[in-house]
Amino acid sequence: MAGGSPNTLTQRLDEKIAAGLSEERHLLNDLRDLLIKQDFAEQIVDQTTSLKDHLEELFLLVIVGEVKAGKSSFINTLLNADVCKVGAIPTTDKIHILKHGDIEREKIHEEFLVERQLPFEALRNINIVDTPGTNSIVKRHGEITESFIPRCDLVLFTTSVDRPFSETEKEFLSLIVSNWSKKILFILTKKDIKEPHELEEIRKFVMEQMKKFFDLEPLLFIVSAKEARKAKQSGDNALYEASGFKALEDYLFKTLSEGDKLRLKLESPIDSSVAICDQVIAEFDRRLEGLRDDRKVLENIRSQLDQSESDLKENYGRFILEIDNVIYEMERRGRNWIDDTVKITNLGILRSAERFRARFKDEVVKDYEVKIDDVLNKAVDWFMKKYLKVWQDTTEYFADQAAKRPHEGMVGKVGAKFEYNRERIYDMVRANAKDQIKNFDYDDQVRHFLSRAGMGINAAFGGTLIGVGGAVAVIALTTAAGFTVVDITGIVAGLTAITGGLLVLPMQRRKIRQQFSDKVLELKAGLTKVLQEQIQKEARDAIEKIRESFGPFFDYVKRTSGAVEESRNKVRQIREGFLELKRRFGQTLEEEGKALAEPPAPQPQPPAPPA
Ligand SMILES: Nc1nc2c(ncn2[C@@H]2O[C@H](COP(=O)(O)OP(=O)(O)O)[C@@H](O)[C@H]2O)c(=O)[nH]1
Ligand SMILES: [Mg+2]
Repeated sequence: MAGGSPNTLTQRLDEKIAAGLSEERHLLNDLRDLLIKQDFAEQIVDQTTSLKDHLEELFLLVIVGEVKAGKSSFINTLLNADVCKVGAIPTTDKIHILKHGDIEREKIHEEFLVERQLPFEALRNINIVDTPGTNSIVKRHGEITESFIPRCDLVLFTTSVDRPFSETEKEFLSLIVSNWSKKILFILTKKDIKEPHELEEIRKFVMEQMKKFFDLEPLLFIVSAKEARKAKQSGDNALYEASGFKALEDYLFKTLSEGDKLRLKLESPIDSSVAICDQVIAEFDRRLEGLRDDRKVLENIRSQLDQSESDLKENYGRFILEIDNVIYEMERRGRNWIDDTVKITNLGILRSAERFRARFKDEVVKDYEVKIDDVLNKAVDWFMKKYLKVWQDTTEYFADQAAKRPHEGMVGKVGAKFEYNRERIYDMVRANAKDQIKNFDYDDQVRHFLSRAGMGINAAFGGTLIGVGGAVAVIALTTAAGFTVVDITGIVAGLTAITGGLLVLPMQRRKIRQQFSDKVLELKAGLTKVLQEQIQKEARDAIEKIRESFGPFFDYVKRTSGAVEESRNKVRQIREGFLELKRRFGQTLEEEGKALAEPPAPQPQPPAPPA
């Protein structure tokens, strides 16, 4: 690639590579769309966008290191010109992207980001980014620097020989190596301030640390930008070599041939993309794990509610049994009473409907109504309390589970938005359930329950009266909250009709008794049926109401689980796509290796005259 060659890679690439890049763009597009849809943090979305936007850029060299590590001086020496401010004050410092341009020009991208076009040959095939320092006190500096990492092709990690490998450097290195698997050149600067034997110790130390923490044996150069600059300006070859710069520039501009740079250029966005996919898949795994817990909560609530519904339905049986007993008892009393009372010796009573009715009421009906009313009230009370308890237990369980959810800060940056949305669902459902419990109006609930019971009985018995032949049994629904009265005394009408002027034969007495008994038992069966039906419905409706209140949570878990799983598969596919592309690029580069391995472009051949 001779100097003056076109400025972007695509123009220089053959069709295969162009097609590969286009495919890479598509994959990145898909990935980006998915990240947006799945509520990923802006940062990772932006990284993906930026990878796509910069696919065709030149080889990008990013110089990182702490404040005052000697980055700016290093670049100035590299370009043999005072391009970057040395010893700049970190707060006012900016990130500079140095590109080739025929005339010097400056473009401000944002407060801390400046693009500078410079007419240096060295910049024809490489763009260089100067950063203020990974430990800069301006937060935005760190963010912008980090944002360059995914799209850079080679990281020049600089650290001064007088304080190599600090904690913050280690953290930053970990970001570059572990998160982004970037190729690193390790540059120890200010060689001139240490003795040779000290330098050797420092080299050893750095290599050991890199091996220990990152299992890496990086290429390491020890340089003095200060001396190299002097050498370049004075044409002192020996000093240039002694400064360590010759070795470094030889590597950058000769050893790292155009073919290698192209390989790095093509592979590094793929590696970054795969790294993004890995982060995303890990985040999806985390989400799915959370959703598995949510599903467990959901299943527990469901089965708890199903169980409670059956409990409500089944336990009600014992109250129905009690009502049965009250009625049976009355029926037995009635039969005995008829046996005892409907006798020839009792004609006086039999002939007076009023007296007969009064005695029947006193001796048979007695407090039958009140007893049924009591049982019914007891039953409704039990039902409501149990119902409220189910509400409370379920809500409490849910609130407990919600409290176990990871909170902001514990969740990785990339997934914070998703977690926030989930918290919102939890909060909403919990608040709603608590409200419902708070507003649970016991009296009102009981009143409505009983009124529904009354309506049910009315509907079943066709109004308040049931007529049966001559004898009449009456069910009176006294009040909505009260209960049925069986005015068995209506039987009197039948009796007086039968007995009028006749001797009461035992056969007829048996007939009346049977009629009475049948009537009461029929009444009992009807009542039981209505109550059974009502309770089934009440229990279903009541529990359904609780289920409904957790509905948004159920929906959320169901909807999200499916979507997350699907997205994870999609990202896995995208990841495979990237790897396949890398493989193909490798093949292409190998096939056309000869063409690509042309002699490197002429570079500042030091010692060179000042620019
Ligand atoms: N002795 C010596 N000092 C250097 C060298 N390179 C940079 N410095 C000094 O280190 C300080 C920070 O340099 P600078 O390039 O601004 O570092 P940056 O903050 O990493 O960009 C300045 O005072 C430089 O003069 C070097 O090779 N030798
Ligand atoms: Mg600087």
